[in-house]
Amino acid sequence: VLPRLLPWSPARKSKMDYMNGPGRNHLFVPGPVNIPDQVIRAMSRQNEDYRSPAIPALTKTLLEDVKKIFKTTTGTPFLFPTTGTGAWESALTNTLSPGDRIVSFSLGQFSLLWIDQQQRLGFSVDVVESDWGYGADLGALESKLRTDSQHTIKAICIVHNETATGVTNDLHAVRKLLDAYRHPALLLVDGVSSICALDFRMDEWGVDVALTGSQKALSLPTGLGIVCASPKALEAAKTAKSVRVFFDWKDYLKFYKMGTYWPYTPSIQLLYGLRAGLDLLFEEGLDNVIKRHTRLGTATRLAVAAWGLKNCTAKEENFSDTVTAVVVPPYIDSSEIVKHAWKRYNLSLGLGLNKVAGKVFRIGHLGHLNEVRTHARRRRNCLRSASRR
Ligand SMILES: *Cc1c(COP(=O)(O)O)cnc(C)c1O
Ligand SMILES: *[C@@H]1O[C@H](CO)[C@@H](O)[C@H](O)[C@H]1NC(C)=O
Ligand SMILES: *[C@@H]1O[C@H](CO)[C@@H](O)[C@H](O)[C@H]1NC(C)=O
Ligand SMILES: *[C@@H]1O[C@H](CO)[C@@H](O)[C@H](O)[C@H]1NC(C)=O
Ligand SMILES: CC(=O)N[C@H]1CO[C@H](CO)[C@@H](O)[C@@H]1O
Repeated sequence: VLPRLLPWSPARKSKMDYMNGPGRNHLFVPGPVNIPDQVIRAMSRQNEDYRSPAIPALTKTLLEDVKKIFKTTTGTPFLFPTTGTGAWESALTNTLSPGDRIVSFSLGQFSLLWIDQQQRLGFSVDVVESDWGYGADLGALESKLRTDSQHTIKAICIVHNETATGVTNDLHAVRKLLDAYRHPALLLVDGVSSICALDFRMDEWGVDVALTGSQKALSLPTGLGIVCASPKALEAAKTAKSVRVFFDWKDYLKFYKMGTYWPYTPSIQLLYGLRAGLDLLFEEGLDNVIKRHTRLGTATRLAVAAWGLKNCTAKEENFSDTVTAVVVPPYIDSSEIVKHAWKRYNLSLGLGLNKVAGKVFRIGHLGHLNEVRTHARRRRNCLRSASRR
């Protein structure tokens, strides 16, 4: 069947169309990020019967392959039609009971929002504060673990890469502390802006629940919350008393056993998109994807230094390779820079959030992005001379 060609005339173009001239808007916010064309094409399709044999066959490959982005062989993944916020809720309610004590690190807007959710869900949250721009205070965690011989702490909640300040936390160090004190607390990790861009090793670092959202480093449209549970987390789910319905792992596990996979309607288009997105990641190689992010992160920080501006992230060891938060001089409102970039250059940058509103703007460098291609040697020289400056 030939596609029906619609008559086109300039008069049909809406005002909105004129706003989008040729080429792309330049999207450099730390999520949502650019979607690869292959993913967009894979998603452009009709709805399908999700109980037909085709969708469970597709789902099976997705559940197997999604484990690779978490670097786990023992974890069990769940694909929820939700965002990162729903994935947080799924991690908490499936493993904990109301009133349970959680140690949670506050270091930027996203950790703050997660803490707010933890409090509203009725957990007893022991908040460890860091100044914005600094990493999680592991010294404070150590003293809490040392004095908790009764094991009242049921979980440690930590954001791997704080998208608001451009700080990456050392998860391996958290695991080593838990092990050093033989503490059984679950380790729950928000990897929304790190998984698929930064080095992340669920099994090796003993992460009990790891989660991410589709619109960040995975470079898909918004709408999939991916949660991965360790065997210990699945065991905890058997006794956790928090009320949960939509996000209940039990319902998913039941359908996994039947080989039909879905307790309710999945977004077929997003599943095909995820398939295409994972294929692209594996084709490039996860390690190369991570290296690409290291390169882009380093280059962005060097550019910021060359502009004479400050990184919001206070210490080099805490720098994030997926987002750079730039501090502007006190006489400038950073929101004006973001507005100007959008109006003048069709360039989307991230605003400063909450405590750092007006003080910083953010450059996202995660997902389906590249640099201007130069000969490798020229690129090295370029980076070298920039760092001398
Ligand atoms: C974006 C983000 C979230 C929130 O995810 P939503 O998809 O907007 O619900 C959570 N954590 C981090 C680290 C994020 O970057
Ligand atoms: C950029 O946006 C302006 C409107 O804000 C529009 O006039 C212009 O055509 C756009 N250019 C591109 C390349 O999208
Ligand atoms: C990051 O910063 C915190 C303190 O701000 C520190 O405890 C931690 O060890 C730092 N390093 C890494 C690699 O996370
Ligand atoms: C920002 O980061 C770059 C890269 O590590 C560093 O060279 C530079 O000194 C930093 N700038 C400031 C002002 O801290
Ligand atoms: C655990 C982890 O991913 N650490 C990374 C934090 O970010 C710095 C700089 O971006 C990397 O060098 C670390 O490997």
